[in-house]
Amino acid sequence: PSISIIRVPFGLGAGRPGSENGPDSIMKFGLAKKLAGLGYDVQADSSIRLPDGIRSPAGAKMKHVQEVLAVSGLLGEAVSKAVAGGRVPLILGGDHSIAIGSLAGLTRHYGKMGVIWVDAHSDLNTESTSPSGNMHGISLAVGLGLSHIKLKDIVEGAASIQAENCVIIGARDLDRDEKELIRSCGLTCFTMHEIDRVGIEKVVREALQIAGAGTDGVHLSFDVDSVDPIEAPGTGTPVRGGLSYREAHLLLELLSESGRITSADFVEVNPLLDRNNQTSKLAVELIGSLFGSRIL
Ligand code: DIR
Ligand code: MN
Ligand code: MN
Ligand code: MN
Repeated sequence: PSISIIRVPFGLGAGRPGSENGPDSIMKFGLAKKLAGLGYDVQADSSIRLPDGIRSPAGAKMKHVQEVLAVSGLLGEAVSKAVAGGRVPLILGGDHSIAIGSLAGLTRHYGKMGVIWVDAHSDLNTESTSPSGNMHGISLAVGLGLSHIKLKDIVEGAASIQAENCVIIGARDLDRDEKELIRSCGLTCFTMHEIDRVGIEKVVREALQIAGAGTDGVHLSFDVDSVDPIEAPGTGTPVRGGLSYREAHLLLELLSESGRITSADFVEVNPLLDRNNQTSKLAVELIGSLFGSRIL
């Protein structure tokens, strides 16, 4: 099996700088070697750069829209190329706005794709509801076709994902309009409340049913702020009460065991905010669990 690691050193979709340094930091702590040690053929030379001269007009409600669109287009094509070549795309952010590019590239190939979105947030704002103007807060809404930005305008042949095959896991900080949308749009949201009540194993099993039933691929979009800030302090919008160290690993081990995950994003590692590179190192470990690393 082969993996294409695609670095996306882009952080303008977040409210504070630093996540653009995430990919190099994760690589520095041994990701390629770890995956090679698990038996994969790893291609790790791809990096998506924001082209020169792209600047959004100042004063717009949503910040850096043009930059996000430019990076999304390039990332989408890189992801598409990996899938066409039979490789699993592993996209390293960067802030979570980059998932727009991942989803655009993937839906060119997967006509009915499930999505598992692991995040403290739901990223379901739109241009009209966003309280922050930060693009990383609208990426799942874009994927679902709820924004003015459509995946088909980013990559030719892309299409929106379907809410009934979409699952959020780990949510605990939702804006008012996001809550309304979660109740009405048909996706499934397992908040920290459900994880506390029934346990992460049952939640992941149900998530795989929803994202995996009748779909031809399942994309995992993992925002590291899903993990409790005690374990993952290096992220731009930390929220208390998140996944424990073992819950995060178990989630990824179970996804790995299912054999259903066909692509993944790991985003929002911010080395500038980290303590002793704890969060970058955790990301390497968690990605290892997704690709088959086990305790025994
Ligand atoms: C908030 C925070 N809902 C927003 N979102 C974050 O800006 O729209 N997403 N931090 O990762
Ligand atoms: Mn997110
Ligand atoms: Mn988040
Ligand atoms: Mn985010």
